[in-house]
Amino acid sequence: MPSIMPVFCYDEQILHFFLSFSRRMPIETPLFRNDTHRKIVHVDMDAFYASVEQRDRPELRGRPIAVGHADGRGVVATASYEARQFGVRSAMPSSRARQLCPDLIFVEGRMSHYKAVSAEIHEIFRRFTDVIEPISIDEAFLDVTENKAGLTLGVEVAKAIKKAIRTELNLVASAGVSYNKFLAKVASDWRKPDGLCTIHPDRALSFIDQLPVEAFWGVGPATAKRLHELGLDSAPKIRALSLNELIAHFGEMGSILYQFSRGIDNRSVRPERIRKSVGCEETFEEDIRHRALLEDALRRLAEELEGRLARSGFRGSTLTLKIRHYDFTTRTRSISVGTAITDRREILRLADELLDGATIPERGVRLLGLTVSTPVDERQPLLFDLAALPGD
Ligand code: DCP
Ligand code: CA
Ligand code: CA
Repeated sequence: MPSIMPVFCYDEQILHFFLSFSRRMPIETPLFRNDTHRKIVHVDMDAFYASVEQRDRPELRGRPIAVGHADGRGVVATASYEARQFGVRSAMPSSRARQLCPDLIFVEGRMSHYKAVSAEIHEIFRRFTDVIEPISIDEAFLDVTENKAGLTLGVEVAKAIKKAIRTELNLVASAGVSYNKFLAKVASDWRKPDGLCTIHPDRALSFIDQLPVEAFWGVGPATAKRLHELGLDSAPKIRALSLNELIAHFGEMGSILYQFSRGIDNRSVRPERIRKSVGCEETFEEDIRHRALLEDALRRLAEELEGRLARSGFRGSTLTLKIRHYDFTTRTRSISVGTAITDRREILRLADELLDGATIPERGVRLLGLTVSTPVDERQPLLFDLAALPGD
């Protein structure tokens, strides 16, 4: 039986980031400029849905709670830090979560409420800058090189934002500050919850050198596996390879690894992006001929897509199945339903229907992908739009 491994799952921003790298960085240029003058802040809310519920319902404070359906087939969207002590995690089946933490309290999610809270958080961001790039419902990059408060240090802006979120919204955020997005993102995760971490240019390499390669942004399970197979389990070892060697092993990702391992990430904070789709895909180690194995892959993709949809807050009513044949011929088939597609069971049902109508070549399928598009909820694009509107 062929083994299957996900190569990479994308959503628009990750895809964009790959594409922008390939366009902007000619690979024959051996030296990449390292832009260290910017001040980038990455803000990510702590246990976002669970914290909103604990804020709004005092009886839940200090208790282990999970946001999600309690029933046998439900999954945990997120858990309070009290519940995480028992090992309860996002995307875990609710039944498993209850085994780990018998006193776990399940709370039904309120998506539109979380979006409204997210919009309030963005209002705070906009007091400091209009250069805001939302990454998901609870996190964003801010370029505060120039900021409306006239603060000199990025860390001062981060502190002021955290304080405003705490005092005005009664919620806790973690923030990372550095001269680029990659490092700011890693930094915000560093001392979560209630974290605040700054990575200065002169400390970047020593910081990166202690990271597991999995912490590199954009490195998914398959790239991580390949890195480990090659003995490249840390940034110094990646730096020992030439750009050409890295590209030979990893394609475009090689160029990103080359730069990230040197603390370089010159992508700008892009405020104008409005998400139009969310998707993921899986490339198989060997081409798949058997329908049952394709169905297994769809099941994994449906689960991944459900999580991505939830994290992004994107709501769309069209599901597209992408099938790439052994010879790279690529076909897509779509189905539209009147309402937002959010649930993995619905995704899987629709995907199976699309697969039923597709031709599976004798010599097998190389890749399957699932994407949700056609936004249905007017509030969602608006939420991300707002971040792009100066001053409002
Ligand atoms: N989410 C979801 N399903 C997932 C992952 C996340 O519905 N598989 C939702 C619930 C989270 C929110 O998205 O509250 C933000 O996701 P994060 O990954 O930022 O996780 P949290 O904010 O919950 O926790 P942390 O403190 O680790 O950031
Ligand atoms: Ca979060
Ligand atoms: Ca997040």
